[in-house]
Amino acid sequence: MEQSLVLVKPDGVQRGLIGEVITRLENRGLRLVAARFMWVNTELAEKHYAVHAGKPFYAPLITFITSSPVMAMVWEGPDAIAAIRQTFGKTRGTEADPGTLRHDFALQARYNIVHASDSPETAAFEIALWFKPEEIVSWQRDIEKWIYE
Ligand code: FUP
Repeated sequence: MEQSLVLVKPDGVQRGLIGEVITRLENRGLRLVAARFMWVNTELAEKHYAVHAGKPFYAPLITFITSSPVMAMVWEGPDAIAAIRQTFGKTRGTEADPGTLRHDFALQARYNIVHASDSPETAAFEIALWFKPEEIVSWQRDIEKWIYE
C-alpha cells in the first residue's frame, strides 16, 4: 500500500471544500489514515516547500499556505500517489482535465485547493514532517475487498 500526504489548502478550507476533497478520495476507494485541522506556521511551510525555495512563486506560496487553516491528511491505497494526483488534476486549474478537482474548482496555480505528494520519496518526507508515527491509524474499510484486487 502506498501513502500520500494530502492538504486541503487555505483556499479550499475557506471555500468549504474539505468535504468535497474527502468525498472524492473516499469514492475513489482510498483510505483515510490520519487527519489534523491546523494553522501552519512559517517554519513548517518553509520545510514543506523547501524544494521551491528561490523560485518566483515561493514567497507568495509561503504567505498563502500560512494565511488560514489547512486540513492535513494521509491517504492510503494501491497506487495512492498516482490515483490522488489524477483525481486532483494538473497544478493549474486551466490545465487540469475536465472532471478533476482542480478543473472543477480552480483556475490558476497558487489557489489550487489541494496538495498531494508527487513520489514515494516525497510522500515519506512529507508524512514524517506533518505527522508523528502514532498519529497514523492502521485499519481497513470492509468495502475494500470489492475495490482492491
Ligand atoms: P503540485 O505538485 O501540483 O502541488 O505543484 P508544484 O509542486 O509544481 O508546485 C507547488 C505549489 O506551488 C503549487 F501547488 C502552487 C504553487 N505554484 C505557484 O504558485 N506558481 C507556479 O507557477 C507553480 C506552482
